[in-house]
Amino acid sequence: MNETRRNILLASAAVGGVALAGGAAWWYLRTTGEQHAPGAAAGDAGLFVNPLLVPGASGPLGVIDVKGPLAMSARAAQFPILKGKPGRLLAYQVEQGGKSFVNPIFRVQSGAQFSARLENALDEPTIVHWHGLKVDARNDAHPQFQVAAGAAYEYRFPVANRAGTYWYHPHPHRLTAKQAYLGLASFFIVEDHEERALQKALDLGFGASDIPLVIQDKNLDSYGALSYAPDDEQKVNGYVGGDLLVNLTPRPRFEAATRIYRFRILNGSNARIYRLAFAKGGEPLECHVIATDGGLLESAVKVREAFLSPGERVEVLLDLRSARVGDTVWLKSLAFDPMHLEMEMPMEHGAPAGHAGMAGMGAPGLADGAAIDLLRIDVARKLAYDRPVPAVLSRLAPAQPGTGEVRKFALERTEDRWRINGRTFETDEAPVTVHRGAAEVWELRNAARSMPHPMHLHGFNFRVLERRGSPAQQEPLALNAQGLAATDLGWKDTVLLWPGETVRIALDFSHSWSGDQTFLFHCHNLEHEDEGMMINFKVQG
Ligand SMILES: [Cu+2]
Repeated sequence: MNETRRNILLASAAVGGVALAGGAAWWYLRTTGEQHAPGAAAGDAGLFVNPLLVPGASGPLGVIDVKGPLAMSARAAQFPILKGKPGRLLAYQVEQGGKSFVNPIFRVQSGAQFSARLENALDEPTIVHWHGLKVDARNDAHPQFQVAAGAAYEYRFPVANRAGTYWYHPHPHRLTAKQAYLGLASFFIVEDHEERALQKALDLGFGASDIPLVIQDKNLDSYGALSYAPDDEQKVNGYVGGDLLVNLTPRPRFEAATRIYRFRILNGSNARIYRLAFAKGGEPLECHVIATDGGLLESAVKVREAFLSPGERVEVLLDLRSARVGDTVWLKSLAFDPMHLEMEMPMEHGAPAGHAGMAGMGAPGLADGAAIDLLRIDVARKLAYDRPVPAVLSRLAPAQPGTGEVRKFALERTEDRWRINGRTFETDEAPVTVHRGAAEVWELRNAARSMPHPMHLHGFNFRVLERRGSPAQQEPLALNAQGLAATDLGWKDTVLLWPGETVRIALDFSHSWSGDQTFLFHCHNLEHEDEGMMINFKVQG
């Protein structure tokens, strides 16, 4: 049992105050030291004293090795994010084998059957999206399958994906941003033979040296509860928070040994993009990207920084073999231009053109694009460890350019709405029809007067073929003539488009389900999604 785990005490609903509806579990995350302003602006090093919450055998982010049907609920829970404050969030809960789990991490073997019964104990509709997983429409959280408050839904699908760091979160139309923000999200880890080989080669232990990190920017109210209160402008452009949480831990600290660590980083934020980098003594450190949204790359790719937009995952190896006990390494988000170029649009409906974008974008010092310290890693012990990174991680076929016509998608804002090809979401309309088994190329073009859009495809993974027109902060990250960065490699389900960029992706619409299937293609800035930056596409045949 590690230190963090010991510090979490699961108490019964009888402990400490008013019980929440539905018999919600009460959680006490005891943190050490003082907690002052909840912001995490760069330079507050001394405040990073809270043990990082890491996955254990139960509790928040506890790991469930899925072997049979699961019963899960979505409900309100008390969870003290800040010391001495009751806190409150929404969470997925599972009671299994005498243990309680909050936002459990599901770990599943590729090819296994997954089945779960979701009980909706919220006071509004919800539905789970298995983000990145290749499932049929019935299992994929289309709004037509929304689960009413008090109702239940049965998920059942074979896990067809290769190994990777997938995740799950709510997807009810116009409520996704709020419910995901208020806490409903966790990891869905798929394993296969390539993954097991890597674990063995590097002697990785999940929760010990193989650590999932979900990064989220929240706003906490005076009771330490998550507060979702976007104003009119934030409802349109995106809600960013001033309280940075990693695995629901504010200003987290992690004790490391002199070995190689794997971090599986998920941007679980509604709207904030991170420019991730490790640094020691103010100097950037190299790390290796080994996987993206849909699993391992062919081989490790050396980087010093990587952009990660909402919904995306990147897995990195951090080599601390030559570090000294007493060293401190930081996971940061470096300052960058958030490119809220929609501000340059002409005035509409009398709103001041300069208002959009920056007003209310996080607490002071934590505006979108601000420098942020995310995680303090203290090298605390020496370890005899000499495992080289395998030269080949996965046998990954090269991306296949499609043969058919290129399908084009324009991302832009007209009449005060973010749109895809001029459209906003209509549940019953499918503006795109593709044929089962078709290999297609989609060209996504973000307008110059726009803001960043992380575009997410349901039901299928894709490969990024090229990235053109990249801004000055993205272009130097290109690894090849196609303009691709490390986070564009491998199998993807979400790809970031900066204003002015054009990205081509290759898709293969082969599947084994019966009948027509309708899926979603949308922006994963969750406020953009809820406001309609989403379309249906139908796979016919
Ligand atoms: Cu968007």
